[in-house]
Parts: sequence; C-alpha cells; structure tokens
Amino acid sequence: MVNDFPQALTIAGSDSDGSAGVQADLHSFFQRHVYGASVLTACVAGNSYGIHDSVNLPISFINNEFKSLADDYKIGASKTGMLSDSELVDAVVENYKKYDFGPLVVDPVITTKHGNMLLEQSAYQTLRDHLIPLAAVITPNFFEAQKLAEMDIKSENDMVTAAQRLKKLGAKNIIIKGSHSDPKQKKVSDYVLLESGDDFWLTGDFYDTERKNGTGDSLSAVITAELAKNNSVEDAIRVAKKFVDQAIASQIPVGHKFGPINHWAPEI
Ligand code: PXL
Repeated sequence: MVNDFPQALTIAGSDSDGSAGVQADLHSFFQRHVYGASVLTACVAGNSYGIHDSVNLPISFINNEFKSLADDYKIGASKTGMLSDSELVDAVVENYKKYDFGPLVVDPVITTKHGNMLLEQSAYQTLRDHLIPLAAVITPNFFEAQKLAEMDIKSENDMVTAAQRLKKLGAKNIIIKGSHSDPKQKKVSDYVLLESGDDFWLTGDFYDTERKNGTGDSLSAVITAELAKNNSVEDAIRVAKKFVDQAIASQIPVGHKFGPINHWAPEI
C-alpha cells in the first residue's frame, strides 16, 4: 500500500559539504531504513574548515514545502535543525501545528561546533516559548541546554536541573548531551529525562578526534527515524546514542579539518 513504508521529515538547513544539517539527517534516516523527506530552511556554504556564508529560504517557499509533503506523503515523525531566526521558527511552528507530521524531535541548533551562529540570539525566546512546547523529544548539547534553561551547567547535578527546567517549558522527553570540553576525558555522559519521570545516564567513550561534524544532527535524526517506525522514545534514544558512537569511532577521509562522522559504520 502507498505510504505504508516508514517516513521521516527533517526541517533543517543544507550544509554544502554534506557533513551536517539535512545531509547528515538524510544519511541517518537512510541507514535506519526510513524514507527521508526534507523541508529546507536555509542553505549554508561551508566546508570542513567552517562556514563561509548562509541564506534563509523565503517563508512562502517553506510553507509550500510543508504543503507539498502534506498533500502526498505520510510522515511518521519529524525533526528540526537549523532555524536561523525568530520568523523562521514561527513559520515552522505554524506549519507543524497545521499538518500531521508525527512526533517532533527538536534539535535546538544554536551554533556549529566551531562557534558559527546558526540561530540568532533574538530567536532563543521564540524557540523556548513556541517550539519547545511541541517537542516529543529535545536534544540540546551542553551549551544549548545552558542557553535554553537559562543557567550555568557545571556538574552532573546541574544537567539534571536543566533537564527539569526544559521539561517545565513543555518538552516531553529530554536528552542533554554531555560536555566534550576536556581533551583528557575518557567518557562522555548524556542525561535522559523521560516523560514518565524516569531518568538515566548514557555513558560512552570520548573520541579525541576533530572529525565529529554532524554528530548532534545524526543523533536527533536517528531518534526521529526510530519514532517513525513506532519505537518507544527510550529505545529510540538508546539506538541513536549507539549509532552516533559507532559513527564517530570510524572515519571517512574527506575534508582537511573538521570532517564528517561515518554513517556507514554503525552495525546496530
Ligand atoms: O551541526 C550543526 C549544523 C546544522 N545545520 C547546518 C549546519 C550545521 C553545522 O555546520 O551547517 C546546516
């Protein structure tokens, strides 16, 4: 039957070197055997050295991307990535409310790993007030969690407090990705707070490599793919963590500097 096959949607920016954004999301969907559709929000000109330019797509065009998909496909789960500014966040919110695109995974992309801004500071409030309440899962990294929970995170206890604050903002399930700031660290621990109130830590090896572009995008994309297959949020998060760890542990020798993770590697 048409539309019986699991389908996921990424609402995100294109990264020209293919290491992050929509490209990383589609690689992740493909690897998890889920058909991937995309609503492009912006286009970034960049390579493994960094970002050199970006443009936002017109809101009227973004509206038409949503409508085109809604008229034809049966999206089982969606995720957001780069949303650039407040107007774009609100356009995504309005479209998501209008159509049935399944549970929403919000990857609150604020900067690249190397400090390029992908969301204007003036949009943090819009993200917090309008998008986070729609989130089935939110996947901030350490830095994004500090901004959105409006607190410093200096310890594991602080990660727990930040997750509780994000839950109060309306996100049902939260994973806060642990800090990678100390090159001497051996492990990284992510904190998960589920809708039920259950919580747990996911600890993995720390990989001392510069080739980690697209890690956060891929984590949220794999969660989305698993939700599109009707798997539970807890299973989706556990699969995504293993997937990303295995993809970081392996390398694709392309790009001179901050290269991509390897979506072919995961064997889970
Ligand atoms: O990984 C964050 C990210 C998300 N979306 C786009 C990007 C990047 C990082 O470079 O370019 C479009």
